[in-house]
Amino acid sequence: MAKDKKIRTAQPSAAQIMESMPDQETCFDRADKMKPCPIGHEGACCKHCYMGPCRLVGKDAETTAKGVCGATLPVVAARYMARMCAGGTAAHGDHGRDMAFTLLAVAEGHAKDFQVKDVRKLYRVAGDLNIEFEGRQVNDVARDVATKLIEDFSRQRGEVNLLSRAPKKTQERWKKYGIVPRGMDREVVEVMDRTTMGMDADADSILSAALRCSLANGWGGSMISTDITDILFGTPMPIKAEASLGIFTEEDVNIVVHGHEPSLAEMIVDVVQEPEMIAYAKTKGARGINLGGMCCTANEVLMRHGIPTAGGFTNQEPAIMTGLIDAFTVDVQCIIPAIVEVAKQFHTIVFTTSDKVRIPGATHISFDESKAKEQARQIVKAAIDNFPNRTKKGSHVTEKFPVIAGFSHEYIEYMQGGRWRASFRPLNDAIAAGRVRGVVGLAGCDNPRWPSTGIHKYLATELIKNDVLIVSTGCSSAACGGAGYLTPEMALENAGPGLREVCEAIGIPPILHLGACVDNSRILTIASAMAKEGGLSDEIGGMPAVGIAPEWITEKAIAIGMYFAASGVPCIFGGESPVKASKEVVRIMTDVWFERFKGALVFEPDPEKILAMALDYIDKARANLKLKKYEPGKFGTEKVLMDMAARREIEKAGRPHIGL
Ligand code: MSK
Repeated sequence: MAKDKKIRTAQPSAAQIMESMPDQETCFDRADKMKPCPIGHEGACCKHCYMGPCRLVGKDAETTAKGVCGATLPVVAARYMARMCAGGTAAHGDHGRDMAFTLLAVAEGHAKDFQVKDVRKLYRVAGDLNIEFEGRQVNDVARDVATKLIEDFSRQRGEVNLLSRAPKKTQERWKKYGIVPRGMDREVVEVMDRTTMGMDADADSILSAALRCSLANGWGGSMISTDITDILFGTPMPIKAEASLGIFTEEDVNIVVHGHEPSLAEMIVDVVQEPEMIAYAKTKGARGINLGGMCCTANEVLMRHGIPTAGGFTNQEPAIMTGLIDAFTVDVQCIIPAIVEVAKQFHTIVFTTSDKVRIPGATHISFDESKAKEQARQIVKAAIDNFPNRTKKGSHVTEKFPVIAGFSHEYIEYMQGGRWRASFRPLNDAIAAGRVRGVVGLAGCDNPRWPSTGIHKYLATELIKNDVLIVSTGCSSAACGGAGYLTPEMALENAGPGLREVCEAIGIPPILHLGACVDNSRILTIASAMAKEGGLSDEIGGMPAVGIAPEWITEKAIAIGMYFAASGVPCIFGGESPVKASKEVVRIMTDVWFERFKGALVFEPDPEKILAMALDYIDKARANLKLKKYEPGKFGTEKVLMDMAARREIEKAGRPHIGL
């Protein structure tokens, strides 16, 4: 294995670790060995019943090939996309549901270690749900909010509550094309039902059901998760931290929190700061306790507490290969089972903590919100006890980068006018004038089949150079952070002059870290606020805005791409289309969706073409809105109104309340 090893990561610290241990298998080696099935790879395989699996291949397969039941290639490909969307919606939906039940437990006094930290955000959400909050006990409001949001999961008729946040015109499009989602569970079940053998045989109809399901994700499960996480743990505001695999130290007990749901991780953040725990760590010869994050649990604790991030999806195994991880704690989603095998080569204890995620060889602690702190102490103590067991020397790296993370929708609004005049006016004006060419949501996973993290870095560099403001989430944020792109200073050096001027005036970096993958819902909220502000499009569709997931992996990514497409944002995903085999399905997801919703889901493997396509979408949207033509280099000479240093001075004077 060592001789032909291919390491497809653009992150130097991960590459250094893997190169120093060529015999240790990682996802890069497995990606190299596992050639994708060429038929499944392009969506031409149906496994939905036992008359198959059917392969719809051959000359003119689009019009002539049929499965044993008679299903055509477009139907098979559409079913595949729809089921991926249902899988992703289920994942984000269950995440949101868990958060809603935690809020309910807090409100009812069954989760004493948690409390409502952001009362203003609670009131804001209560207002959106038409729940009275004036003069009421916080926990009473929290109970009503949790109860009403929990109803969104099982609602049989009606619509998901938070759809009301979307601009009216966007909502009208959903009504017109019959994709207003009811309850999340209902939409997921319906997609599974529709796509089983002998059901819907119309590709367009199947894909419309998938769009409805995806909206239940974006404006339901994900948005609920984001809102409740803010309510319980605080609405993020910019905070400085560090990124890369170099965050782990030889002297300290190192603990990793990985996954997506931050409830237990929040408790671990508290426990590692307890003087008794630090004193206990010292008795074992450690200097202290060092907590680091991975993937989206990392994003959650990074933007609220400044806990450093070790990186995204492909860094899981390299993190353990440092030999420095005393406990690796995982919750839900994007956890590769292979970490247990790598951990066996070292002294690392892997803790699984959700009953939905069991991995043979891991130590399981069933997370119970009523015992959250006690369980966090159990994990931290086990990590400390494991510190003296470090025997095998891993490959340590020291390079790390500063990052600024935690730009919530509320904070971006606040930065454009302060607490009393918070708005999106300065940004809208800058876009209308052509100082900022447009906005790109750079999101999604890092993929071991490509130069992992490299396409994120390439696009981030080129987009800001072209005066495009980036909002970043999930592992894309980790990719940008691990490359040193999440500081105003470094990124501003590379930004085009118009974007740089606006960022300096408002006091924001050109790449805004918005959070975890569920926090793509923050982009929906921002786009809605920009539409309501006026001066650009009066709906989400038609904005000079694009979503890009250049290294996507998961079903969640497909569900996210679909909810952006349905909401009016063209999305470009990297790699070959997973439904390339069917021209009709490709046409529906690009041309038909664009005509109906002004959004699309397009796949493009060439990073340069992704960039060109994104800029083309943006420029065409500008032309349709009759905005000033974007001219590179035209701006950038005007006076700086308020720079980052000045903004920080204001911050030092007192962190503002930004929930309202
Ligand atoms: S963790 S879904 S690999 S972004 Fe949210 Fe990263 Fe993709 Fe998982």
